[in-house]
Amino acid sequence: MSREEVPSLEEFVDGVEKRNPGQPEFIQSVKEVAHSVLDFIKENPKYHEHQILERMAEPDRVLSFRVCWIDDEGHVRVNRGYRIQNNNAIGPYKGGIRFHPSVNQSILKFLAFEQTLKNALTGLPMGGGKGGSNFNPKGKSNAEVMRFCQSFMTELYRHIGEDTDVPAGDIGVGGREIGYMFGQYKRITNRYVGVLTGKGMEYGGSPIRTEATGYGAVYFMQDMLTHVGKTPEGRIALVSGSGNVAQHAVEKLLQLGAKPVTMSDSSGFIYDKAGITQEKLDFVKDLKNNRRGRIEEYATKFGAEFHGNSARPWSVPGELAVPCATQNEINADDARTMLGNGVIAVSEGANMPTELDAVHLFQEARIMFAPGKAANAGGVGVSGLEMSQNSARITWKEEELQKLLRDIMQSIHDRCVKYGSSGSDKYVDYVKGANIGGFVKVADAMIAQGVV
Ligand code: NDP
Ligand code: 2IT
Repeated sequence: MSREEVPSLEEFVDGVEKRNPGQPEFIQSVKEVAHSVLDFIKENPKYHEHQILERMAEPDRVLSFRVCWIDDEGHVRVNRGYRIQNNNAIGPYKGGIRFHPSVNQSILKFLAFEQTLKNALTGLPMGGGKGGSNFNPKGKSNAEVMRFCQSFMTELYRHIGEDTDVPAGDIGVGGREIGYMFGQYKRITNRYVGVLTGKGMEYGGSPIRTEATGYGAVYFMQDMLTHVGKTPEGRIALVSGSGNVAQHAVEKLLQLGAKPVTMSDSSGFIYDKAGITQEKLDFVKDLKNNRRGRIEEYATKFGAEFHGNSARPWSVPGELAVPCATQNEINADDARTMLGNGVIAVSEGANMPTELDAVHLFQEARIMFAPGKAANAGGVGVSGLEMSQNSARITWKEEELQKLLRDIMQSIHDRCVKYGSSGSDKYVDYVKGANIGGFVKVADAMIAQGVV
């Protein structure tokens, strides 16, 4: 057992930086958690004695492998594949797979670390992992995507399993890619098991898994507002992204009577002053999911503004913000602009979309700010339910899953309130609440299982 004092934040971060050179996203995510939990560790020395945070921030395993495939012109292509198995104290490793040219070890380690705490918050028995590749699916044919997925799984299959590690989708990995990877896993192993979640309904998928992340992030927003006696109704909402999470965040905002006015992709954002309606959203779903087109088409079709050059929507006035694209898409300047425009609540659909100094500005302004590990946990929550259904070889009814998702989000909110409230006012530090709330569960399991 460790005999030293609990390190200061600076000492702790210094060690993380030394051990992980050139990994800024990973360091950022660990720093954010350390900022919340080090005081808690001081008050609960057993977590220091067992070096829990130090162990949690060192992945169990980092797998990196070559993925070769042949494009439609017959050229050999080489990408790098990864799986980070961060922590399995409370269940099999679980977390998505990302295909995007920016993917590297730092990004996947941050995502696997975040996933460990997020999965704990769901209340379901899932450890944390993440994987992916620097493969860029944009502009690739279906046949190319299939060959890539098959090659990726030809290595990955030996590291995963329904009781070992259960991947799912993330950026660039949706139903199509999960289908190709599942097919290849089954072919290699001759086993039909729930080794991936986010599957199609015809072959073991769960109702509402597709909707769960975006819906969940807006439920969390609703719960934060309810906590202070407000509702989403009539409030202007800024959404970034136009993929799986963004589409369903917009859908749930509409169902709750809010007025979403923006969506984006990597080229820029659309601002529809009149409001995005369900009909316009259906156009976006077809545009993005079937035709794989650019969000600019929305502006042309519906006469909305388009802001190019990869602009993000944070300059648009609105009270609610649901960032649903990628990490570090809200910086300190954006946060100041949003606060100046009267934003009252931010719910992160994406993972770590807000830079650390922007988070601190939101906290200082005491607005409601829900970090991704709490707000976007509905996706992996329903993935956990898909695992249960696969193990039992049954499919639950959609209404049942809708209710379970709602309950999961509510209980995460309650857990954040429990660990993130101080004093007698209604202010909740959701960052602190989520970090401590997730940490405690994993930490206690690690202590019970000894030094492994
Ligand atoms: P999708 O691939 O469906 O959509 C991603 C969206 O974000 C697209 O609009 C994409 O634009 C945009 N985007 C991605 N990378 C960048 C970038 N570097 N710069 C600007 N825009 C970018 O992914 P998801 O909707 O599944 O994921 C979105 C976020 O939500 C990610 O942070 C992911 O980790 C997180 N998340 C996803 C969950 C899920 O269940 N899918 C669960 C929990 C969190 P373009 O098409 O131009 O690339
Ligand atoms: O970041 C995430 O939580 C996901 N991409 C979903 C993970 C999952 O296993 O469903």
